[in-house]
Amino acid sequence: HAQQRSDAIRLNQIGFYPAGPKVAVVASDAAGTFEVKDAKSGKTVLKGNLGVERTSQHSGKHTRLADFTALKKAGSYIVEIPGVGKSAPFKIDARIHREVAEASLKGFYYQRASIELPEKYAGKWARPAGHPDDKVLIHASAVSDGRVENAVISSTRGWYDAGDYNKYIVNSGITMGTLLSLYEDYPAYFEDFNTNIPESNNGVPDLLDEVAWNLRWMLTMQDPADGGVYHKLTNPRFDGMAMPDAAKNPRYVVQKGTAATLDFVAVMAQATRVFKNFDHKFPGLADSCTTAAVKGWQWAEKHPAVMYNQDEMNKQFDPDVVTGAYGDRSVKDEWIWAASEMFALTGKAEYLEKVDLELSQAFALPTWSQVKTLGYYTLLRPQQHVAIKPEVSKAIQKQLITYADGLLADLDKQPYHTVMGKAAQDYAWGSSSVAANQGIALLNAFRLTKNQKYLHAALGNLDYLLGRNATGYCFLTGFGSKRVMHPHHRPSIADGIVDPVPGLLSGGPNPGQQDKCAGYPNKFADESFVDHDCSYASNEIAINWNAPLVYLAAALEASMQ
Ligand code: 9MR
Repeated sequence: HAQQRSDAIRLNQIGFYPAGPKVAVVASDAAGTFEVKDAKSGKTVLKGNLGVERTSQHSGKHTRLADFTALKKAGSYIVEIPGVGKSAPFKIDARIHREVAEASLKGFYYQRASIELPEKYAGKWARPAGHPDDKVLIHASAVSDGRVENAVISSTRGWYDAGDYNKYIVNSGITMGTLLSLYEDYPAYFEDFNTNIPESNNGVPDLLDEVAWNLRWMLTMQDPADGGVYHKLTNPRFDGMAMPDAAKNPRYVVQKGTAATLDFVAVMAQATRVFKNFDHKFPGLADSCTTAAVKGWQWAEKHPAVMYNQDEMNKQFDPDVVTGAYGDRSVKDEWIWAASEMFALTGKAEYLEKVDLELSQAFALPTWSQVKTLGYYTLLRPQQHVAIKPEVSKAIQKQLITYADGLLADLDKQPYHTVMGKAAQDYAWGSSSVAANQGIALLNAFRLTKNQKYLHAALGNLDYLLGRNATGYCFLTGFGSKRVMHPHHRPSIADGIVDPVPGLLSGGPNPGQQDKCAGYPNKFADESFVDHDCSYASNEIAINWNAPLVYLAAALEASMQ
């Protein structure tokens, strides 16, 4: 008898590598056997027993594993479990995540401000240019050195941060650092990587063409008078659910701050290293980045801890600004990141000597407010050709490997056989980026040790993002058999097209439920997700979540061959 499609069978809805691990999870109390069948002929190609029962610490619900790693032949398959049903078809293919990697980079193209997206590149999501940002006001909080309130600057280009249309330096920082690191770690992979953007086939990898769009915007955010960097470019309140070209409220650059300036310095230093090899295509860009980095560093030395506190700013200056704050409590980590990148750029030890590298502390997974590990990754990067002291290298490696081993401990007890979700705090706002950043940490551990257990655990987190999770969703728009259709993303809401803009990573489960949106299934951390556009706390998209997905998918493609 024909089996019904069952939502209880959770797996990477795209598929698997021939030589890689292959796991489906059945989220029910089912026990017994499973079969893998050829999707076309229906012929059984593998039979197995479900694994031992596992329990979600978050919901108490039970799962079992169907491990079909032994199946290595390329093809299209389904998993069937008697009494439960069958999965949607998936593939086994040597380049199974190629499209995921390309689409998630293309997601940045769709986030471009100040430019039309013609049909040739954007397909049915074509749209007119929005936010020229050629006349941006200087907010009263940002006036200095002869500049006057409400004078205008030009600050075009860049990516919209998320579901909203503002451009935030702090969040651009980690995003750019992640994408530039991807290039520095796997340059060869990007030689034939085509995302069909206007700059494709210009002799520069598409990854770097895309990065350059935001880099040139970031350069405009530095006050030329003193080198400080504006925290963000924003309208005072969030735009309505309109298309970019219909959102015409005045925009401001606001207060300069140390976090923004140091993130900017780090990005400019790393961009110099990367773009100096493409000077023929981007004349002068690398030099401009160096100059900007040095000026920014000098500003930060004079202003070592100017914090962006939006509430305090609003008490002193008008108009009030109530958009994403990206305020931070400590800039120690921004100092470490900026110092590491300046050291890698110049080879001058004095940069590192100025900061406390926090070498004896525990590893900290990167987030927009905790960026020191981006600096560590750079210090460990072998091809940077700048020697660091062996004891520094050893300490960083120890942090990383201790963290990676901690993630891997008890993997066999985890309900979805992923390191993601082992700790309750993994399910924070933007939990999908936690999964992706854990994957990057594991890939760094793999590169250092060559131990495949780290590589396979990183792949497990990609499996998580693409469907092997407690919600059953594939979190990348445009992909999967159970798709995210209603992200909190203004163009996807306002364009009148059924399918959301593709290649965008949904934030993922977040038991905080700060949006108070109706429709969350429950409060269990691993299930606290709702595919509704009101859910900015679980179903928004953001550049700092997409970037680690691009990294994870592309790095796995490069490593699993
Ligand atoms: O990603 C940010 C998350 O870490 C914070 O907890 C949250 C609340 O401050 O804000 C998130 O960032 C949002 C930003 O402030 C505005 N643009 C949308 C971002 C994603 O929701």
